This record gives sequence, structure tokens and C-alpha cells, in this order.
Amino acid sequence: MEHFLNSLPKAELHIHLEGSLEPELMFELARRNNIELPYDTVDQIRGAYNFGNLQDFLDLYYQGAGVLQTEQDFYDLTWAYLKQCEAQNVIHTEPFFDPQTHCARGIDMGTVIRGIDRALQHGREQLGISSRLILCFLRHLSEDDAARTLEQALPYREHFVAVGLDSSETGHPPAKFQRVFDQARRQGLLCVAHAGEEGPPEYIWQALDLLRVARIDHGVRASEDPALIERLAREQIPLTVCPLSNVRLRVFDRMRDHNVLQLLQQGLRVTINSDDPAYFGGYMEENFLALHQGLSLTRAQAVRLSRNAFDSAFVSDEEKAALH
Ligand code: ES4
Ligand code: ZN
Repeated sequence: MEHFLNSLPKAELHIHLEGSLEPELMFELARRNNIELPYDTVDQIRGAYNFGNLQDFLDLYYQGAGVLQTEQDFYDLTWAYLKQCEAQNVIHTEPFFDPQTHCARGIDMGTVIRGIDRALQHGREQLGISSRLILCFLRHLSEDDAARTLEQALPYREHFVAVGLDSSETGHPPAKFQRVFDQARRQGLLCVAHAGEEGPPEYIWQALDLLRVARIDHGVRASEDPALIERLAREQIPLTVCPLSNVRLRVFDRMRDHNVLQLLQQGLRVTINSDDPAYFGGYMEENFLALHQGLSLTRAQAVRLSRNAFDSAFVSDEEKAALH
């Protein structure tokens, strides 16, 4: 099964580049940029990754991202992620980045996007990995802050295809961002949003009806609302589910309690993703493998999940045909 899952061609639709920052690279960048880390060793960093909930994780994630300063840093971060994709036969990826985390520290938008984009370009040329970039707004900040961020990113419009919504979900419903998502859509951008990870099914309804998203990131709490399940199945709205993330952030206590195969069985267009692989114990292959170990995922189910991801990618039908 390990060999099968490794060689299965995969597409990843829910990965935060900042969440792919491995402790080793965090140390190297801290040294390069003369930044003091509150850890002495890589093992100490990994030892701190013991989260009780989403907010515990986000606090360490934003702290870790502080070592990213130069265009080269963003290049190195993205390139390291792409090398992992290569090793696991992930042939298409649509990563998120969080510009507000960096711009709030005085890093220029162009520095961030140019570094990421150059690595994605090299990934296409040297590794044969196709990609589309997604700009995420931080939902714990205001809608005005998100609107200013979109404005600052417009000079780099050609380098990203969609906007997303991430960070602390509870208390920050999709409705708060309706106007900025309307603005993004007027720029021809597609929309996605994290919803129903820690937040209630109502936030998934809002993401669909108010933000008009093409995919729901996570969405696992949809199972609490039969009418919502019916709609997601009927409209074949993709859910980008992240199994290891959900267990590490205590959305489910154990992998065998995860509802992803139930959602698949109910006819939803479910995909498997790594979310923040450096923090949650693995990349795409480890997520599939954890489902095999915890939920007896079969080869046929793995193939279905992988196909769903290619079908849900933000690429033209011609490009899809080439990926399949
Ligand atoms: C995230 Cl797991 C998760 N949830 C919400 N926002 C995020 N940003 C990075 N990882
Ligand atoms: Zn996420």
C-alpha cells in the first residue's frame, strides 16, 4: 500500500506554504537573517508542536513564519515544498500563502510573491509540477485590511488565480468578508474559504451563498447538517479535507473517528490534502497512509480521492486532460 500511495499521481489543493516550513529550514533562515528563535534545537521545535486546538497551532505558525524575510527565503520555502511533491508524485498543486502575516512585519508584497512565483516557475520547468497560487486573507483581521491586501497584490495579479480565507474560524464568519470577495471576483479571481473546520455548518452555507466559493476548505462539520450534505453532493462542491491536521488540532480525537470516508460514501467530492505538513506530521502520502491505517482506506477509495482532486483543480479542461 505504501508503494501504491507513493506512486499514485496526486494533486494537492489545500496546503499553506508557511505551514510547509520544516524546523531545519526555520533554523537556517533564522541564522541567515539574525533572528532569535525561542528554541535551541530542531527537536525542541518539534516538541512544541502539541496543539489543543486551532489557535494553539496558529500562534506557533505565525511565530515560525517570522524567519521569512527576503525573496530568496520565500523561494527556498516554496522550493523545499515542491521537492517533497516530487518525492511523493504530487504532479499538481494549488498552494495558499498569507501575505498579511508578512506585510504586517514590513515585508513587501512583491518580495513575497516574486519569491514564491519564481520557485513555482522552476517547479514547472525542472520538476514537471504544475501549480496555481491562492492568496489567503486572515479572517481574524478586518475586512478593510483584507481589501487593502488585495489592492497591494493587484500589481501581481497574473501570479495568482484565487483568493481564500483562513486563520481563526470561530467568531469570524464568511459574511464578514462578503464585499472583498465580491471585489476579488470582479478581478476574475476564483474563491475558496476555510469553513466547517472548527466553525459550524452555518459558516459553510455562508461561504457558498455569500462568498460564492468554488471549493470548501475542510468542511468536515457539514456532517452535522443533512440539508447541507444534500446540497454539497448535488452541486458536487469539492471539500479539501486534511486528515492529519484534523487529528492534530483535535477536530477528531483519533483517525478512526474521522468522517472523510463517510462523506465520500455520501457522494461528496472529497479530496485529501496536507494543510500544514511541517506541523502536522506529514505531506500527501502520509495523509493517505494514515487513512489506510486508521480507516482501512482501500486502493479504489484512494484512486477516487485522487481523481476528485484533479477534477476540482483550477485548470482548464485541456490541462486537466493532460494531467489525468
Ligand atoms: C490553517 Cl489548519 C488551518 N486552519 C485555518 N487557518 C490556517 N492557516 C494555516 N493553517
Ligand atoms: Zn488550511
